[in-house]
Amino acid sequence: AVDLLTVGESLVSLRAAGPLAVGGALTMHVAGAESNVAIGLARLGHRTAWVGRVSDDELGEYVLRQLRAEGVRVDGVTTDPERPAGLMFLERRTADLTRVRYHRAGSAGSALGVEDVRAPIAEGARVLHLTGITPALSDSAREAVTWAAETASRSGTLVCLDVNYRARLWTREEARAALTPLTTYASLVIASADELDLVDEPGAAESTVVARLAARGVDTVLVKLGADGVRAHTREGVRHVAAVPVTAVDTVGAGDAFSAGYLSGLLDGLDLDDRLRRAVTVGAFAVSSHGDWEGLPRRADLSLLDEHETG
Ligand code: CKP
Ligand code: MG
Repeated sequence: AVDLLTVGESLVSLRAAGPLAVGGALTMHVAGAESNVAIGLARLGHRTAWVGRVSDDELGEYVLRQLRAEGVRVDGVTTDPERPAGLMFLERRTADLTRVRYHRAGSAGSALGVEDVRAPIAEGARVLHLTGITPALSDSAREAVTWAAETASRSGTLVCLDVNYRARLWTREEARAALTPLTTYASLVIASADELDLVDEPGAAESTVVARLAARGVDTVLVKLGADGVRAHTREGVRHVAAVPVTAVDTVGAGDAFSAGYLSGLLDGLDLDDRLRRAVTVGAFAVSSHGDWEGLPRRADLSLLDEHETG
């Protein structure tokens, strides 16, 4: 069994340095929140696997090749004989203002279903990482994620859910209706402050959401505060850890890097403060470099950004 199994859609991302409407060179990358997390953990030496569907062409081959090169296991991946690769165009306007255009409706990845996740879930993993993007892709993808979460949690796998709301995929109401029931299978929920009420009632206060998640069996809620770091709610109380001060050049992928850092600390048996410190450190590497995951640290790199405070 692997340390971390993650399920989702990996996209081919075509990045422009400036406005897309002006044209110019595009660079080709693998994107996808779940595979970003798998790469982040693989860089830190953990055994990881990604499961999803890829197109049966050069683009699907490219996705698999990149993930394999990063040490992520892809042997559970299904190749879809008909559907195309999911694409994403990304234009950067400022360091933290990027605009994304998806071409993923009807893609191979969005056709994910329970059959695609059965074998990998049966093989087991210490942690199953899911995000709120996958259930937005299709009814069958939502079923697959729910089935995976339920089955894994029943067999003692720790289930982590990153809310990851995508306004271009569904409304807040649709997201809330799908994601709230998913949290009953999760031990760990990760969200930015503005995503928290997507696993509770609209406008619910942070303390209310955290209490209701705890009642559903969630033992840790990580509220990401961007440049202000993270607030962690656990059974032992609330902790705040500051972000590592760095110059941000590209914030896409920061959330996934944060998740990877936290989960790495969890797998290593670190205490809460050290897990949070690893999370903000890996996040800092992600925002300091271009690309979702290209700049993520290896273990020896972690100490490069060591001096920052907790409180
Ligand atoms: O929340 P993050 O900025 O870490 O997520 C970025 C990823 O999967 C990116 O790789 C993109 O492809 C996506 O989120 C998405 O589907 O929006
Ligand atoms: Mg995110």
